[in-house]
Amino acid sequence: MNHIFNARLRDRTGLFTLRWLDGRISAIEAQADTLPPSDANPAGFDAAGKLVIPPLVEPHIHLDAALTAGEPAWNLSGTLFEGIERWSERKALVTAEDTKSRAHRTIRMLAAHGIQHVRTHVDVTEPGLGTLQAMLAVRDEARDLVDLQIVAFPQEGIESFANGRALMSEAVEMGVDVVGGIPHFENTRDQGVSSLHFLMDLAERHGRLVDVHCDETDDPHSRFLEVLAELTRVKDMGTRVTASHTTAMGSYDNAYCHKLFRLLKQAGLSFISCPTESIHLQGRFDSYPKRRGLTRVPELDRAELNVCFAQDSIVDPWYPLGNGNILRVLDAGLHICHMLGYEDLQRALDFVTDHSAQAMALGDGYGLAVGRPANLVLLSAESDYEVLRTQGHALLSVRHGEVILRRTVGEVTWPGAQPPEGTSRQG
Ligand code: 17E
Ligand code: FE2
Repeated sequence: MNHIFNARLRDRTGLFTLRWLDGRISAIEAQADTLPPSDANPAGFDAAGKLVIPPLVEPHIHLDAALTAGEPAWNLSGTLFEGIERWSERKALVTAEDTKSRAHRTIRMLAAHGIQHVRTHVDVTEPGLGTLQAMLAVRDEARDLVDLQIVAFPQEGIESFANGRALMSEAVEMGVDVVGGIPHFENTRDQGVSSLHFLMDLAERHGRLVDVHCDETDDPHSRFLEVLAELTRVKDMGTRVTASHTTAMGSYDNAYCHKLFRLLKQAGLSFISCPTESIHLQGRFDSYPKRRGLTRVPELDRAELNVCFAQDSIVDPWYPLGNGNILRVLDAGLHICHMLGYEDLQRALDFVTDHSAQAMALGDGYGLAVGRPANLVLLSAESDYEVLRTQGHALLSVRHGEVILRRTVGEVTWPGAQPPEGTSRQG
């Protein structure tokens, strides 16, 4: 296969043929008419008027912990902190084979939903860094399905974990793409602040990206985002820095947030919200009314800051569900964030495609344009709105010009009756 025809594109009207050659997009041609399905050309795939987009993106997941829920014990309180405790018990039992097998199975779940770009956090609060070593191997082994960015993630702290700084530095030497952090989990506020100085210097010195688990709590006094943003501004690293979660922002008062947004704009960093995970883990110390425990997604977006959605977990100590489908997370996120207004529905996919690609600094490696990698996904409906409404799927995934996935969606039949108008097909 070397082209797809009768394709609809998100930013243009009409139908298009997209061609590729040697793994790169070679042409995007507007069609005068709908081409017949046969197209007299077996090298083409009929998109049948459905949406063709660049691959879906998973910008925040923990592949090293995936598929471990309940081992050895379930997180019964549903809090972030019990999750960290349960993971610490499971972590003591991991082997390289265990890590690699779970990571590969999870990557396949992501790829099965049209995801081709993944950023995974890997816990480096582990003497010996065996898990990181295994995940660096997975980054190579999974190349046919996904581009994988690896974050050195200090789950149990940089300043408050034995040799935390040395482990972070060693992880960078071993070849991680991104430097992480967890300031709200450090023992003291001072440690949280110094951990941010340390990790930003480390990333700057070694030319790495930054993605910090930042203020993942309902505590309105957790204000590490202002520190991360200020360091980002001073170092002029806005295009390379992401703040994940920032759920405390959902509990900040408006006066503080107003001031904070000025700094966020100056810093220009990106934001990742994990709505299914946060609605589950946060609000746990409330009775009623109960907070949603998410960051201010629509406000960040309206302020023209880059914000996107991510899954965070699949069947791990923090979240028992998940199947790799980022469109499910988009659906939940738009509901939870009060983003079902008409304008948001028209561009819903931004939050799981272009915005996520920007957070991951994918640059020219992403997007439907001549000369870029021939990575594209055919969805089961013709617009963002309809993809969302019908809980659509990735029907075809092309990577470097090769088809890596085809999906056939179940069809509804009405034996013995004429189907009511408009109900014969479900996207
Ligand atoms: N670790 C953490 O600190 N926060 C999370 N949401 C997950 C792992 C999944
Ligand atoms: Fe996370």
